Amino acid sequence: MNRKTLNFMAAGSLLAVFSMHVSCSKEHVNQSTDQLLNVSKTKAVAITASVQSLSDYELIWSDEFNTVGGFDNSKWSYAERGTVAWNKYMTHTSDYVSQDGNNLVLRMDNAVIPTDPVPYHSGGVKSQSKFSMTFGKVEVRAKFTQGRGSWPAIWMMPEPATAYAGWPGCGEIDIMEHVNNEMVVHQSVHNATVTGSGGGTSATHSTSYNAADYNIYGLEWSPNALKFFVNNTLQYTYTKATGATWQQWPFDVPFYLILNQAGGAGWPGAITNADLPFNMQVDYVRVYNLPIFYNGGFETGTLSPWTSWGGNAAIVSSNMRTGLKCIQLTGGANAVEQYLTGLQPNTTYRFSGYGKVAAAGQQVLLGVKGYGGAPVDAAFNTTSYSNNSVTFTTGATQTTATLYFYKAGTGTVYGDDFTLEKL
Ligand SMILES: [Ca+2]
Ligand SMILES: [Ca+2]
Repeated sequence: MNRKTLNFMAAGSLLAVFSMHVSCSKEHVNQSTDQLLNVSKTKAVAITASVQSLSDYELIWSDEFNTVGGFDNSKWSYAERGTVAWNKYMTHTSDYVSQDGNNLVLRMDNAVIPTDPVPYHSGGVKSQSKFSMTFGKVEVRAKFTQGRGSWPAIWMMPEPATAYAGWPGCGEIDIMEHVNNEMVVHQSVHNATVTGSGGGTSATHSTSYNAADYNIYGLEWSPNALKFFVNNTLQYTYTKATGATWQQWPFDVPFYLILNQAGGAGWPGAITNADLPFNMQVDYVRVYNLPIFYNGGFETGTLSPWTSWGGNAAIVSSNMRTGLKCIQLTGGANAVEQYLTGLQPNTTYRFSGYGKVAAAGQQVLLGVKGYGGAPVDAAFNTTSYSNNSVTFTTGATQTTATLYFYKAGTGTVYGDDFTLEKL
């Protein structure tokens, strides 16, 4: 057990006792998941009125915090004061949550407020009941002061709060936590499997950051993994286990965002008043849908998320159409396939790409199956690259399909620059 784990065990994690808060938030328990997700669906439709490449991340929600004064009430509420370590000093005034023209500023100090006689006051906001998401990418650019007793955090909790269970079973995603004068930030997952009785978690990673400047804290949340980033570099991956139950993977329901400056209790311990005030400045929060289609140019150098059927598929560094890599199929009948999720039902897509064969008389097909209709394909049979495509319309309830690049006969073929678009 390392020192940090001991600290966790001794002091409790961000939400070691969050269940007390969750259990008090009954007004949100009946919030409809569909209602919450409609926030992003509505915006996505507006963005995708024309042809849309599905290889890109799609911005669906953001706050640039570029005005002066209060925060945007359509996106955020004050984080409520509670009885647990992170929220016991939350204060609902613009002295502690404001915008300075470039940032959301979350402050903590020991000002004397006669009508609110607690020793410290701090600020935080949450998007609960206003925006939540299931799967996607979150980027938060922020900087914060260090100080003894300080505890800024960027994190996510489920909505409804008790989708699976009380904390920690409900799940918690900590995109960034920092305590005291440490030169590292912490990125963690909580659930019924990794969180111990003292509130610490075995699913956590600490990484260095630029303490003097802004850093970008990122989360990429797919149906199979939670990937944590600092400044666009992957730091930690928490993977859904094969056959996982909610105890290991409660991360398939909507989660909302919380940004807060906390301190003086729990993990960081007591505040050294000479270190006050503490501030976290958040330049922006940006939330994206994940791409639906990946690695169409094979430039990652690995096959994933394509899978090989029949063997004899390889990423090669010759015969590419663009870039430094392409896909090669050799030997007998074989294919590469990419299974798509997240398609919209009753929607038309175009799958296109470039292909060529090593010798005249050979052929390779680009196609789609399992989309709710009969398989469709298009052939390449020239020895230099040509473009071809198929369109397909998903079934009335269909959200998945399988793309393929397939040769039935012998010979060697190449493919590159595959794209998927929504028409
Ligand atoms: Ca900004
Ligand atoms: Ca390529």
